[in-house]
Parts: sequence; C-alpha cells; structure tokens
Amino acid sequence: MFNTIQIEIKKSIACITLNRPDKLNSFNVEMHTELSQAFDQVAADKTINAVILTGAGRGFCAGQDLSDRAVKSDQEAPQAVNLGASVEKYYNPLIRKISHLDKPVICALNGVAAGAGASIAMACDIVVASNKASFILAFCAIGLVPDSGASWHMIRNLGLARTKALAMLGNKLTAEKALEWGLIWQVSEADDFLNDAYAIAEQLAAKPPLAVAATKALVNKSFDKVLDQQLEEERMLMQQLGQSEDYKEGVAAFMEKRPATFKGC
Ligand code: T3D
Repeated sequence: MFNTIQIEIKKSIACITLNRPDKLNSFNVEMHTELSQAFDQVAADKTINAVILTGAGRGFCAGQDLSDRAVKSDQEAPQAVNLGASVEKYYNPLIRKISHLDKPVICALNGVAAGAGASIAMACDIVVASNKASFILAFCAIGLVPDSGASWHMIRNLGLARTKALAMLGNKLTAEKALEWGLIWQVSEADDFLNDAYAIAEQLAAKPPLAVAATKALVNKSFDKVLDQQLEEERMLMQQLGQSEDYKEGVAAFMEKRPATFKGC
C-alpha cells in the first residue's frame, strides 16, 4: 500500500499514478521512496511487460515540492539545502530506473509537467499526452538548471536553439508543439489519452519481451557511440536474439500465418 502513488496491475501492464494532486504531484521524500519501490516491484515481476506512468488530477508532476525548500525572503542566511545530494539520492536514481528498466515505460501525460516532472516525462520511452498537457522548464525561474536528464534529452530531441530558449525562458511548451518538435509520440483528446496509452502498452506487452528490452537499451546507448560501435552492438544483439525461442516462434508464426505467442526466452 502506498500513500503518494497508486499502482494498478491489469494483465501484463502496470499503471503507476503519481498521487499528490493538490500539489500537482510534486515530489516529497515519501513520493520518491514509494515511486522507487514501485519501479523495483515492476522490474522484479516477470508477468509485467509494460509500464504506464501518469498523474492524478490536472497535473502530471510539478517537480520538487517547493514547500520542502521554502526559505523566507527576509532570512539573512537561508538554511543550506544540499540540492546536489537530493539529486544524487532521489532524482538521478529515478531517471536511471526508468531508462534501465528492461520494459517499456509509457508516459500518459495528463497535464502540466514542470521542473523535474518534465524531465521524468522525457525519460520515458513513449509519451502519449492529453491535449491539455504541457511542459515547463521551471528550473531557471527559481535559480536552478535543468536536471534529471532534461538537458540531455532535450538537446537530443529538440536541438540547441529550442533547448536553450525553453530552458532559459521557461515558456510553456504545449503538447501539440511538443509533438510537432519531436519531443513526444502522440497527442490525444483529454478523454482518450489514457486509453490510448493503454492501447500502446498492450501492443508492446504482446511483443517478444527480450526484443523490446534489447531495442530500448540499444537505442538509449546509441547516443554515446560512433556508427562502427553501434553496428557491432546490433550484430551482438542479433546473434543473441537469433537464438531465442521467441525468434523461432516469431518466424514460425509468420510462415504459418498465425498470431505469435511469445514467452520471453
Ligand atoms: O530540490 C531539489 O531536491 C532539487 C531538485 C529540483 C528539481 C525541480 O523540480 S526544481 C523545479 C520545481 N518546480 C517548479 O518550480 C514548478 C513550480 N510550479 C509552477 O510553476 C506552477 O505551479 C505550474 C506552472 C506547474 C502550474 O501552474 P498553475 O497556475 O496551473 O497551478 P498553481 O496554482 O501554481 O499550482 C496549483 C497548486 O499546486 C498550488 O497550491 P495551492 O495554492 O492551490 O494550495 C501550488 O502551490 C501547488 N504547487 C505547484 N507546484 C508546486 C506546488 N507546491 C509545491 N511544490 C511545487 N513544485
């Protein structure tokens, strides 16, 4: 049982909902701890093949709960809060968990994603947004820099010009614009986006799990590699997956003109 998140498992899909709607699902230590446990749970559960991450209420996530960071403006020497330690202990491990999870994570972006909330949405593998959703790089406005991988993901998806302007100005990026600019996969009507995220999760859950996991890892790691290294990664994975039961089943099902049933081995 969790207080700040919910997790619902339907067949092979786990849906994790950030659940502090009155604070736009911003992060306190309890939500960090519970979300981390939820990701560990889905990682360990061999029956789960895809994960949806969404938010309760009108926001997806507004990043750090700033009431835990509040400093009175007339205070002479603000209480020292070691933000580097917070990033190291909570935010970076979360981004690594999403990125390294051997299952696809679909962000069902229900509303505004601000600060580290935007970073978390960008770290997911596929983003299906409500047409009411948006991104706000809120960091600079409060004297910080984009963290939790936002600068890394934005530069790769959006290029320099858009990354710098969004990060420094902190302007709202609508879901439609994010789609046009290649930051997300799909925008749906507000009534449909969760069903659409489930439909994608079901498609992914029916695919060979080893191939989905290997594809995610291959693409995520490609940014650090030159073409020759990437060709070698692909060759190694082809060799490995070519010996899997799922590959045999995939080819047999194709030849026999029937749906394939994959076992993840
Ligand atoms: O600290 C560390 O550990 C380091 C790591 C930092 C990572 C970060 O995420 S830094 C960035 C932190 N986040 C922000 O700066 C975003 C702050 N929020 C906003 O700018 C706005 O709320 C939004 C643009 C996201 C949405 O605006 P709007 O007008 O739709 O809603 P609102 O009225 O501002 O917010 C609704 C309520 O949620 C409101 O509470 P109230 O007045 O109804 O009781 C507001 O205070 C609360 N809320 C929104 N964001 C946060 C929050 N409460 C605490 N922390 C928040 N981040």
